Amino acid sequence: MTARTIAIGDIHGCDVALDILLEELALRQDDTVIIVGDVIDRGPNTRGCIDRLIELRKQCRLIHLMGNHEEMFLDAISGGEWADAWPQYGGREMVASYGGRVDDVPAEHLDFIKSGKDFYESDGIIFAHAAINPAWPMDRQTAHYLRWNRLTGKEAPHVSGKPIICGHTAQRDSRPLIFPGWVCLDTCAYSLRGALSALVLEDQNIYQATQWGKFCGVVPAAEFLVV
Ligand SMILES: [Mn+2]
Repeated sequence: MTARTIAIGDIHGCDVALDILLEELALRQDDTVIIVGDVIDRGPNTRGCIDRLIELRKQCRLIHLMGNHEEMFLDAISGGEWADAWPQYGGREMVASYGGRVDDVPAEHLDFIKSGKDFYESDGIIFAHAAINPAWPMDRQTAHYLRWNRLTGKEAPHVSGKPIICGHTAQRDSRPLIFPGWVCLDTCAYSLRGALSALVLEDQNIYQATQWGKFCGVVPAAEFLVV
């Protein structure tokens, strides 16, 4: 069987949904999994999600990007400007998953969070957390744009012609936002009507599961395409 490249959207502490997707995907050693960032905050089990991803490194090739939530967390724990606001953007739930004290986040988890990449480019595809400036080559993108910019669905394809896979712009109806040159996989895993989404690049299928324990099935990405 050929190796697969699989992108997983914003996990936000949704360990149940993540476990269901990983089981359905039946990962193999030569698969590459790209986690687009925002693994932490909001949902109930950041700790369990990071444990699972660290474990996953032994089962396949894992690449993870830094989301704006990881950026906020790292800033908050170093006493930066997010220290006061981060708890209300989902940090409270993250800390609860570690027993209520931010000091109890283990070093291995901190290292994992800190090691997220700004973006990843492979096989003619670009992966970013939030967005990229479509007019600029990748060496001119800024970390702020890559992690914070919201998609409107009207953006032009990237100047390189490569499709962009990202998360961050929450799709509250749980349908991935797909338009020419772009795929946004943030389908609000932590919300009542949300789901966690994974895209298999080779066959262009999207797998979805909910934090409430339901596998939603496999749907061709083309069914979500908005032109
Ligand atoms: Mn985000």
